[in-house]
Amino acid sequence: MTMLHDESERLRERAERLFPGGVNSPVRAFRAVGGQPPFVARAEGAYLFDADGNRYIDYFGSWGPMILGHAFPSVVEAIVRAARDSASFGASTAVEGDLAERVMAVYPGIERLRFVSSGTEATMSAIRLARAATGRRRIIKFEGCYHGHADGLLVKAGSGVATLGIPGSAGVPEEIASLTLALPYNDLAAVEAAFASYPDEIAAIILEPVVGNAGCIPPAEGYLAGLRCITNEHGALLIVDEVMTGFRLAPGGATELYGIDADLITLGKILGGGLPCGAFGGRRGRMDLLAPLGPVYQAGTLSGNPLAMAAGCATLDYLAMHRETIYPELEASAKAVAEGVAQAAREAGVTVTVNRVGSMWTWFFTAEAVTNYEQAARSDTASFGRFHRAMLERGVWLPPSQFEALFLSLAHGPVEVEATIAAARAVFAG
Ligand code: KE4
Repeated sequence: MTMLHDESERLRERAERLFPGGVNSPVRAFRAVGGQPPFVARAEGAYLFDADGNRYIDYFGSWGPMILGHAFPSVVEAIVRAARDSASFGASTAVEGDLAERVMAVYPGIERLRFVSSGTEATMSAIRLARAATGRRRIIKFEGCYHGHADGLLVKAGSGVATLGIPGSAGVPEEIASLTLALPYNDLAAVEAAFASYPDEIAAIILEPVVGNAGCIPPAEGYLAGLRCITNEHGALLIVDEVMTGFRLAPGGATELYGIDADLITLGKILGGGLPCGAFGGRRGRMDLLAPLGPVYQAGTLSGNPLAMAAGCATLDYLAMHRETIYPELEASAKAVAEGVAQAAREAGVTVTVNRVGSMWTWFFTAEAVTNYEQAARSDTASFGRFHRAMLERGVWLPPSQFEALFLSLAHGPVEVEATIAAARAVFAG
């Protein structure tokens, strides 16, 4: 049965008169996959409901935050309760400390942190802090990794930058872009060469410990430890961007999963339980370089917003209380759906490569292994686009780009897994 989209169409016509491309974030525009994005009216558990009442199994979960599922009761109640005391004060509150203590309980390497309102602010501020701490100007990032839209981080970035096939962004002065060295992921020799070329000039490496923004690309064996050795040898900081992986891959994210010794960690998404929130943190001495104690300025009107703090506390409390069962459950569901769909593809003669870590994964439409962005970019994105459109029409909403990771939540169970595999089988059967 073909879905009706009249109301979404009406809303889209208005949105295109109000917002560039009709969206407030480019990846939502479906430019890479074709078709028109439905407008979401509400969501519950594993499901999105659009303005025309169509229901979809949600595999992007607001791009990561909704790990408990949509409208999770304790999170909703925490937000409503906090809102009754006003939405924002611009002054210190107890609940900021409550959330910070929950973060530090699972990130022992964070002795001090600073809340901000997005992942972009977290990574931008961490870079500024690293430059101040080292007195150096250059940074290393990796092709296909996306760390938000701060000027210096849009060089060969992933996510929407890769999705739209643009090398970086207009408006970023060459003087700034030239300070960013973008290297292939999973290639330690390239990092060694960069430090040899710019001795004593590189302030930090920033990376996604498991790449999500080129599609999912796990770190090669020894890669993360190798980066730690190289940064230690050259006096550069290691900034681990856990905005996407934090609290998802383990209670303490990739830092816990891979035992990473990070100098600075950036967080976001799940941290705010779906409300705008980010954070960056590390050892006390380094973090105390921040104003008002030190010379590095960083600030934010809504930093530590009480509603975001309350939503974050409710989310992290549930994850902590059920940590023994949640992560194995997420792993089992993600494994079942990722492998089930890949099997359906193979049976139909369609070649896909599956990369997965825990409950984040990607089906790359390619036969080759995908260990870096260059290989990911060789995927058949037209086939991915056709797959995305066909699955959407069958009530399965995948992230609208080959260069994004899928996520599932605690609310995704056997019913959703089987329905997704059945839909894929129907799509591949043509
Ligand atoms: P935000 O500024 O969008 O909150 O966070 C930026 C960011 C930083 N680091 C990592 C590893 C991230 O994945 C992100 C944001 N992720 C994208 C999707 N992969 C956000 C979705 C969007 O841009 O609309």
